[in-house]
Amino acid sequence: MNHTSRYTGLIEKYRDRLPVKKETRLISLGEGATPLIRLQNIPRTLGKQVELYVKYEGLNPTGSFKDRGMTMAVTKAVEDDSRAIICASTGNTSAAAAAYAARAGIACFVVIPDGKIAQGKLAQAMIHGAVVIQIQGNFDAGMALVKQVADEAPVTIVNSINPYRLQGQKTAAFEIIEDLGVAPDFHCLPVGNAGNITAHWIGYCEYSSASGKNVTAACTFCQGQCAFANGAVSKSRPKMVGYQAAGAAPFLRGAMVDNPETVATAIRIGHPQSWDQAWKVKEESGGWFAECTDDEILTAQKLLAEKEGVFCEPASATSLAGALRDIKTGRIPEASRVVCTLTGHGLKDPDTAIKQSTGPLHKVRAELGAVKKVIFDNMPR
Ligand code: AN7
Repeated sequence: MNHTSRYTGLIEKYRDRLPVKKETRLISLGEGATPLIRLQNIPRTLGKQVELYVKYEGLNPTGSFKDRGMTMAVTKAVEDDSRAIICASTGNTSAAAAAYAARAGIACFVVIPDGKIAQGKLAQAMIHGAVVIQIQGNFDAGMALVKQVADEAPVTIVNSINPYRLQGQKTAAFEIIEDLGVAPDFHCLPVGNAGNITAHWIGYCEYSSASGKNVTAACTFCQGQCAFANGAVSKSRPKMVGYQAAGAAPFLRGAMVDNPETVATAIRIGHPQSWDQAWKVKEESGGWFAECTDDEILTAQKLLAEKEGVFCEPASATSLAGALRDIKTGRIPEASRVVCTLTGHGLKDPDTAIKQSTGPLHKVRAELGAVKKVIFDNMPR
């Protein structure tokens, strides 16, 4: 990145690696450049030596990793003169689509499952002025409808079957390599449609094949600051590990799941759109798929919030839940460098967070004595 200029989003930063022209109007909200936070307190309690990081994608403009894909998809939709975008969504895609459509000045239609999207995500689609179509069916039914309606109406699909989505999302892998100086040994992600795990693998592969060549010339914009300019960086790629919620785990069943159920509504998906690609990622990277129960997911969410100060939504905690288990059992060996993507912000789903918080709420009179008592009763010893 050119450090003399302001950060203006991932397309500008990685424009040499993305399908944009000089004159393309970029639809951006400053997405990307999210922090890679090294966990300090949780690893100490594991009794295992690992270097464990979370990539906090909840800090994107609409609170999830979808912004990386949406900036690309909407930029291309506008370049192609589309006047409306559409998506099916468990919530985060619709939030991002609504925001980027607003930014672009085009219409947005979102098809969401009845009653099964987190409150914050619904609020986002509504406040950005999307036309919200709530169906009596789940995400998979919505996705099927969106594909059909796009054949009959002038709307651009911005689900991850739109290849520009994965192009934008691959940049998260670039950032991780820039931050660490090398690829991690393991990269753990929650898996729904499997678009994001596929996009990360594209990013890691592009990077590892570029790093041997004269990459400084290939990457002019960053002036030697981005991952591609650093030819000394290792050519290694991580093992990609995909974790699914047990009630919505088609990759563990080896077949589509018709009635997916999980507290992690973002990944309540039984018919993943990137089915073939995700199996290829697993094979090529030497990784695996595993499943986590709702209990494990919520426990990890809370652990992260209480022990590290990082608040992610339940679906996102699936990556950490799985990684912690695989570190404990040794499937992820000691001395590994591990990155878990936290796909969405905890504020997306306040209801679930409040429901599982056991910390007492003290209702007292507005008097010094009453407040003081609570403090002294609860001081750490
Ligand atoms: C927080 O918003 O599919 O495996 O419609 O919101 O790339 O599908 C959301 C997916 C993980 C899974 N974590 O990513 C949608 C939608 C969060 C998510 C995933 C989603 P993919």
